[in-house]
Amino acid sequence: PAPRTVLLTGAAGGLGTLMRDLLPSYGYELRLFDLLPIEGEPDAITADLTDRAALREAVRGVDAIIHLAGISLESSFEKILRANIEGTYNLYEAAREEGVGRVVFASSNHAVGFTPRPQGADPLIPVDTPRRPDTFYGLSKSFGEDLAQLYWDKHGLETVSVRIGSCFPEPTSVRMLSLWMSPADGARLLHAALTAEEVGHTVVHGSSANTRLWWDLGTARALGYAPQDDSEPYAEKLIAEQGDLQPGNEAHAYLGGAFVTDPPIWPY
Ligand code: NAI
Ligand code: 15L
Repeated sequence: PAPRTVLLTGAAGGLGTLMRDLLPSYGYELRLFDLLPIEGEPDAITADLTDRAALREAVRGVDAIIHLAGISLESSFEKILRANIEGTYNLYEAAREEGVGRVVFASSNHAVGFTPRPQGADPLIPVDTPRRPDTFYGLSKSFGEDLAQLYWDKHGLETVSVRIGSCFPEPTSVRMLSLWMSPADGARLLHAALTAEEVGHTVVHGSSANTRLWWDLGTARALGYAPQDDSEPYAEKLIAEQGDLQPGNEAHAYLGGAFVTDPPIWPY
């Protein structure tokens, strides 16, 4: 049966806030979890991913989990280790113990950020491209994908790992013209990942149907994802303001953009 009750971790964050808005129209009942309290949501669970007892209670009785919580930018290895590596392990252990059947894991383009971006007539980056993290952050997403594979092979717990490009209300850089996933397409992809049958562990790229796409959406489409948006209407203005991507610029050479040279740092 299609999942109905879904635990949304990272519900206070940017993507979590967008998805709290969009997912209920697909019929989901969301249970919310975050380190930070959420205004107007007294039932949200305010806890850290290091709190195993809180996680165990949070996952109890849900049909599926969308795991967005964690450090979403670069940080020290120690902080990434606790929040993203141990935190994701704690979540999977809780899911296994409580018999939750499926997780949708927010992976990132930064798990493969050192992959050269396609230029000219180069083919799109395939989903089985070798892992090339561009940061400790990207490394933690690579770990999450391997953890998901282990829990499928060993425990039959299914995961769709979504390597999200850039999911924001609008693209704000020339690079994002290639990686952007509109919030509406983000909700479409999460819905597909929650409802597709027999996913085992499937890795998908998360973008809209952008004219300037860099990576292949085949495995996402195979889940039933049919993106409706394209960043192209934003292209002229962004390129006029910022200039086009330059072949000689290192921060323009890889999928991960500036994360390979000068990553944005997590604030706390
Ligand atoms: P965000 O930083 O706005 O939200 C992350 C949330 O996780 C925050 O509300 C934070 O309080 C919570 N959190 C952090 N550490 C925690 C801990 N130890 N325990 C409990 N909660 C904790 O990030 P955003 O943009 O909403 O991203 C959500 C997820 O999607 C993240 O895992 C991020 O890595 C991933 N992602 C997002 C992309 C995007 O374009 N927004 C692109 C690629 C991946
Ligand atoms: C990510 O993984 C980050 O969480 C998000 O804040 C953006 O920086 C995004 O990648 C991106 O590459 O644009």
